Amino acid sequence: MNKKYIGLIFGAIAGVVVAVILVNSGKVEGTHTFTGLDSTVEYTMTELFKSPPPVTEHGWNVDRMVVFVHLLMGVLFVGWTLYFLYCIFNFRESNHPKADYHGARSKFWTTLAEYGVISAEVVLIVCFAIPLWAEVMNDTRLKEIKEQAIAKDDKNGTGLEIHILAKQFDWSARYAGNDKIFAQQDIRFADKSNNPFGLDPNDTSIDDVLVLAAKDRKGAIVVPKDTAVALKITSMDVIHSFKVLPLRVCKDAIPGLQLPIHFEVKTKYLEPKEENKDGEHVFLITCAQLCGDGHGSMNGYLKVISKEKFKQWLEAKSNAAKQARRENLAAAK
Ligand SMILES: [Cu+2]
Repeated sequence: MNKKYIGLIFGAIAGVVVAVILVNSGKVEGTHTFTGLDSTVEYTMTELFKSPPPVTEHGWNVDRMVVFVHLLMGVLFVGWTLYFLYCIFNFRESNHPKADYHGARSKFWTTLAEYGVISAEVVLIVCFAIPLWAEVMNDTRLKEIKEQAIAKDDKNGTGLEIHILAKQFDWSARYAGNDKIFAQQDIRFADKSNNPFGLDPNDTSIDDVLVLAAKDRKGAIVVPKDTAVALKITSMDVIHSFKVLPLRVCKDAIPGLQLPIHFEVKTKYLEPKEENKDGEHVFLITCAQLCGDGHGSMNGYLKVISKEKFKQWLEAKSNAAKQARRENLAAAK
């Protein structure tokens, strides 16, 4: 292999290693929140791509990445098209009746273009892609959110954990309830329509809040504003994918695996004019993996409400769930 290419490959590997080290040291934290071209990013995403504006911080970084990659691809597309047309015109038969085996004499422009593209790609990977990936896949942050969710002190209310369960063809969710503990699940109790989470029907101490089949707005999965939410996503049958476009959240739901993802809906990004009469924002959950003949209608709703309202909602739902368990058990006896 040409020495130049060996050098380039080593250079690229070294670049990625340095980027990973820098990201982990927190030194490039600032680059992925580069806001210089935000008006272009916003215009491209909302006007050209018809995507709803993101309501999370990481969503903005996803959009920046998407738009910058498209800009680079646009430049390459125009450049290559012009070069293609130039070649067709310049190397037409009447102009060059005999083939030239030497090719280009000057390498200046081709080398400049080559290194220009490589530099732009390195900047995209090192300054945007890797920090974004590190942020989304951050295990330490996930652990922190889960700890905040069960904390008894003033950190209480800054984190929340929700378990998401996908099945053909709807979405369900489970919250820990007032005791802040997720009840034990057991496959023996699991039943697709009545007890998808497999909770012990004889245990009256369980106060987990269940949202089964969030297909209508009233029965939506609820999350509070300005609160870090950690999701644990799984599936009961085939592979699905939990996607909420305005949150820029998309994660596969795979049977046998519990995949984590986290997000935080920020009030500053929520459009006041899209609020419903109760001051809530409702987003559509869709399935992003072809999962069967009902895939197209595998929708659900995710409702974003204020922290105070959420606290009340969860408390009331948790009490009601405990009460209903007692009544069901008494009726069964
Ligand atoms: Cu699906």
